[in-house]
Amino acid sequence: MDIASRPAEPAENTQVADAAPPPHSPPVIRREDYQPPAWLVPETGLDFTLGIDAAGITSKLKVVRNPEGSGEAVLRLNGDQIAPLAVRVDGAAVNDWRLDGSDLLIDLPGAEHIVEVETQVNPAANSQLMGLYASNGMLCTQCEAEGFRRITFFPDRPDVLSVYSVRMTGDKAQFPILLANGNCTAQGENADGTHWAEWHDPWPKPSYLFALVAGDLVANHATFTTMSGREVDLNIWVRPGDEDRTQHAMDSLIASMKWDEEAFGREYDLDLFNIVAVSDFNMGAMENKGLNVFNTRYVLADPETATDGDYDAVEGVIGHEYFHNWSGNRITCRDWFQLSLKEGFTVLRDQLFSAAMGSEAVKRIEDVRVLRSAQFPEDSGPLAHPIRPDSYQEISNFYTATVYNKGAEVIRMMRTMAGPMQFRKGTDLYFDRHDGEAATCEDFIRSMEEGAGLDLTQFRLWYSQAGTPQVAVTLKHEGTTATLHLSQTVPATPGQPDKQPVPVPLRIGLFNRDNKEHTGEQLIVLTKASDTFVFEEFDHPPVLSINRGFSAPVSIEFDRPVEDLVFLAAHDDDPFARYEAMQSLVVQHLVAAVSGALDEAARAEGRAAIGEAFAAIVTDSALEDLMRGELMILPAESYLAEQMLIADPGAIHAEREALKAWLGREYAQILGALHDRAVAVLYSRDAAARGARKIKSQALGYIAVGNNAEGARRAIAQYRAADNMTDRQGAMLVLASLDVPERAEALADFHSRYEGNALVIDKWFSLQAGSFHPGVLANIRALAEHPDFTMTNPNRVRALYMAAAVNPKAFHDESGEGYRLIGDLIRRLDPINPQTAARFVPSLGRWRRIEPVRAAMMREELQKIAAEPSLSRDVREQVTKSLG
Ligand code: 0A1
Ligand code: ZN
Repeated sequence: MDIASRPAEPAENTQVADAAPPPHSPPVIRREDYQPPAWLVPETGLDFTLGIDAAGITSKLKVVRNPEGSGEAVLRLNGDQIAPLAVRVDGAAVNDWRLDGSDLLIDLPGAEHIVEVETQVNPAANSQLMGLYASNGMLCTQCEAEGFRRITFFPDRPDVLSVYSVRMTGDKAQFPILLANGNCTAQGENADGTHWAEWHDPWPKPSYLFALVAGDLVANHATFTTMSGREVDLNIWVRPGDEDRTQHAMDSLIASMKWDEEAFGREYDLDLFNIVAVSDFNMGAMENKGLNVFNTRYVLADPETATDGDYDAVEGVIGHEYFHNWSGNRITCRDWFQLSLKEGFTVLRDQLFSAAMGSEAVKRIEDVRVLRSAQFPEDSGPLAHPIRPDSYQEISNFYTATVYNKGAEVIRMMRTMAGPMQFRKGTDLYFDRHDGEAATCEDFIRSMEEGAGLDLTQFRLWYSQAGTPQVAVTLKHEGTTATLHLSQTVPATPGQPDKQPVPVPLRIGLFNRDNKEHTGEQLIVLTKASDTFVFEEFDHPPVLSINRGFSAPVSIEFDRPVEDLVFLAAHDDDPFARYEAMQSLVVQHLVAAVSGALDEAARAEGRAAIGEAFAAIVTDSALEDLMRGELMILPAESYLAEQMLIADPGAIHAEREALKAWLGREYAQILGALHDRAVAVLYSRDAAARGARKIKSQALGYIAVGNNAEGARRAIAQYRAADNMTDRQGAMLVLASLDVPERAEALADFHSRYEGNALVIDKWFSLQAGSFHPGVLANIRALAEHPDFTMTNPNRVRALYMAAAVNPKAFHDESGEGYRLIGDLIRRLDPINPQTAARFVPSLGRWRRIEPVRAAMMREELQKIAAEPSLSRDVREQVTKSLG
């Protein structure tokens, strides 16, 4: 049947806004337009005939009218680039179906029917990596958010929960392993060389959690006994040859399962848990019920090929996906506006897990660094949105640092205000009350109010308002009274010109300068636009430590003497606050330097204060090296730019590098000694050895900027002696930025040593694209032509181009070449993989906060993209908003 000739119906989808969109602009979906589904699908049967370039799918849906729905007789099944090859209702072929855009509409007379639809897809041609696609000869699926509709017609929305039974048949030699959600209930072989398997998942789930994998895979197998004594089979499936790099992932999975029982009382609910690693994947991983699909980079790790940071990322992502089994799968989202319900909560859970597995203090600092470098700029730019957005055009664009990381911070604030025990009562109530449901953020908030005993009336503003609150602080001392004055503003963001004050929970301490102790930490909650807090019995002006542990995701404006920051950097007992003092010291100095406000004397004075604190950190024998390594990191250029209304990236880069060089020269001796000490520590995975590796590369970085020759000497020695990827990459990072002969030697060695190992070759691309080498831009253009580069693998694209987009020296080069590089990429990548292409737009979208000459060039690139006639919905939405 010729689908194109069928008359198209007007849009009836209840999730689509009625307002006519401007030409080219995809329709706007609004949260307020939510309607319950007209039809439910209690049971879904799927029969797959598998092939790399042709896969046939027959769906069999039991559909029942939703008593809470609109009562419409028409069944709307979403589709995307698929055609209905045959449609049957209650066993009989029907022809009077029609298409509305990509959706299939079928009129159904009764209250309950069996609907069958046949479709066919080409997995090998699926370069978007959404739906059913081929990766390295295997077949796998990605359905969140709206990929299921690229496989078969279905009410592809998260509030339609169904019990799935899946049958698949494929060539046994090509696809020896056949996996889907739940448990394998039957399998067998056919005479023609094919085999088949049937899988049944007893837990009702939305279509976005469906998964299927078929390929030549081997497993690392283990078992886990749950708290009620059930034995669960665990498998991590990888390509043959990769199995030796899966043990850390397996250890992390077992630790996650145990931790979720202890920390949240959550037990796993199937007899089998499968993880599959695939090399072509748009995101980090996916929490499909009982069958998580992972980007290889969050599964494979061994000391030779993975850094300590990679090990931590594997642990964190394995935990994250596992925790989704409750926060996401058992309780899912009613609609995609509620995404932070599962993502914000699950990020908080994975953060708490990683903190419990390692150093709580270091983890907190790392999490705040991510928030500030990725989320704060988002919140102050054209793409700012609340953690629960009000509208979207393409939901893939809303898997953001705001929904994930700020979402986690918002729930963390509830935990801070309630205390961990009460918070646990709130989460228990939430899990109990909403198990099996598609819930909303409001449901979560209510459970917290009732279970944890919080009044969150005003707090709800954190869900509805975008923008990072700014809290201005002053502290006065008179007689024996210290008076703390706080005032807050929440900046205007697109579509939200006026904001109300939000509750800001601040953990504070007031230090006595003499005995270096504080009077006991307190939690104060600023609820008004401004307020005053009075503290008695201070004979001398105390030193204020505020927002300890980063208790609120706000930016603090506190103009205070340098000596107070030096004091806190040396003495604060809250590790985050100590880090924060060091960061503020540097930020204050660099912001002044960039704005030209420092004469030579002031510059020398500022440097001396930073140097004093820096030297104290480098030499403090009471500090653990992991923490020392954190404290030594200078604020990122993107974070420095955030501190300025209009930033000059060139000046920021120059001043930050100059400070780094000064520290490297001024403290050459103690940095050299630190490097020597760290070099002597043998490889192990314990905290002391990891700490040694962290400071080794930190020290090397300073030494090299201060003295290129000495840096190159130490770096090449470290590179040659390296018996692990942390040291090798640390040395390579330094060499990649230096214009020295050792650079070429190390890069060539690195490539030939790891040829064929995709994840390490990704590092080889990133190291170069992220370097501060004078020829970095020409090098990136050349790397794009390298035989190992491909536009069809998202990891490789990100390795080269995301490294370039976040490299301030390359991206903001005054020629504009960095902007053109990213603009060209977006236009070339969009037809291949729009989701990944759209992720590059925000870097250009920051033009309003950049000095005018560069801003004009950034804008020009956005305009060139906008002029493309056939942009994807993903890129179109981001570019339009960025220009807006
Ligand atoms: N739910 C996943 C994230 C995810 C979202 C979309 C994807 O499509 C390509 C893939 C993964 C998580 O939070 O881990
Ligand atoms: Zn998630």
